[in-house]
Amino acid sequence: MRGWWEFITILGKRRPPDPEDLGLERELLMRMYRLLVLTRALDRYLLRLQRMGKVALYAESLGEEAAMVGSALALRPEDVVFPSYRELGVYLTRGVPISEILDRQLNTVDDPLKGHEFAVFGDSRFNIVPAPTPVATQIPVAVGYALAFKIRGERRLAVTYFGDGATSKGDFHEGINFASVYKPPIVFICLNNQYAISTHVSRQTGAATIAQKAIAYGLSGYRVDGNDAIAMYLVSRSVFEEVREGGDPVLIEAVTYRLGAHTTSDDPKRYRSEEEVRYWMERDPIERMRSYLISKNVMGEEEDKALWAEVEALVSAEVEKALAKPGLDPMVIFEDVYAEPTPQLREQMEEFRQQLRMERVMRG
Ligand SMILES: Cc1ncc(C[n+]2csc(CCOP(=O)(O)OP(=O)(O)O)c2C)c(N)n1
Repeated sequence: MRGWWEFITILGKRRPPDPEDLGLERELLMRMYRLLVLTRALDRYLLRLQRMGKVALYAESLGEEAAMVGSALALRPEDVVFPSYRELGVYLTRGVPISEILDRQLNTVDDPLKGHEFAVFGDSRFNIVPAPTPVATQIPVAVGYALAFKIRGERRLAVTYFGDGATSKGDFHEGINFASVYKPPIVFICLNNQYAISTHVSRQTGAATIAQKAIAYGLSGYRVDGNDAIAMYLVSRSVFEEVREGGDPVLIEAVTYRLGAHTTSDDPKRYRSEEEVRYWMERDPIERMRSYLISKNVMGEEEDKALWAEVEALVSAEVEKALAKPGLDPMVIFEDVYAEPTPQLREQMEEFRQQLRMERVMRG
């Protein structure tokens, strides 16, 4: 199956098939739907916390939840994820507790990254590597990691997530080219949300699709309806299985849309029309899955309302708990950098300690 690409949708079909015909059990569909709702609820809170001045900067997931949750649900715990800065839905699907994400975002005393890095999250317990700030640099690193799995004979995958803008970077091409030669167990997932800040994807590449770029590297690409959680899950599950069994690396392009701003420092009204945003709001991935589940009698209206209420209560309780925690001690910035601090670092630590003492005195 090398050297081709294909577009796949399930919920986008005029008559989407029944869950039984897709071989999907109710329990899995409800888990998928709850994760979509959870991602949206926590995403909203994080945006509000940023507006309250509690979070420094936040990159919303709004509109892209299906591409994140659908793909991550097909991963195994031992697989390693190399995300970009936007994949909240991936973290939640991998089972990262809401409290840890909040600790990270609010830099509480329990922040797993101790204030280091710009990354939204990262923790070896969940096999999630912290996302780098420079766009696309996670891609070649993920390829190297996957190569180690191959050399050691481990049946694990490396999966890297990145945006459409990242595909213009050398890191993407170097990474996928290297993967096409050494064939490590890696899957490239491009969340094509159609914008790299204000740059539309049409200015990112002259190619009709991102998926077709796989062909030039002798690999297969899938162009998936990224607002269709079920399509994302089914494609990812089959691709992951194949790659885990020694198949060639694969590129998955999830066609989706960033309904919110690039980050909290961006104003998208300056570069795109309200009509365009409205068009995509009507294709909201959560609403699509909700109406599918209701039309197929997998879930009732009341059950849906109860689920939203339960998730909202859960997230708001976690936010309250996290806000009540003390903040990080600024001195932890020196931890986990060197095994033994250098003499210069010791000097800086002393200076910083004195400065903090002085600030405390001045504050009374
Ligand atoms: C090497 C590099 N250049 C520029 C930036 C500034 N920057 C941050 S995010 C971004 C856009 C990335 O867009 P895309 O890859 O499509 O991902 P998205 O944010 O849409 O999810 C840019 C240009 C950066 N972080 N790194």
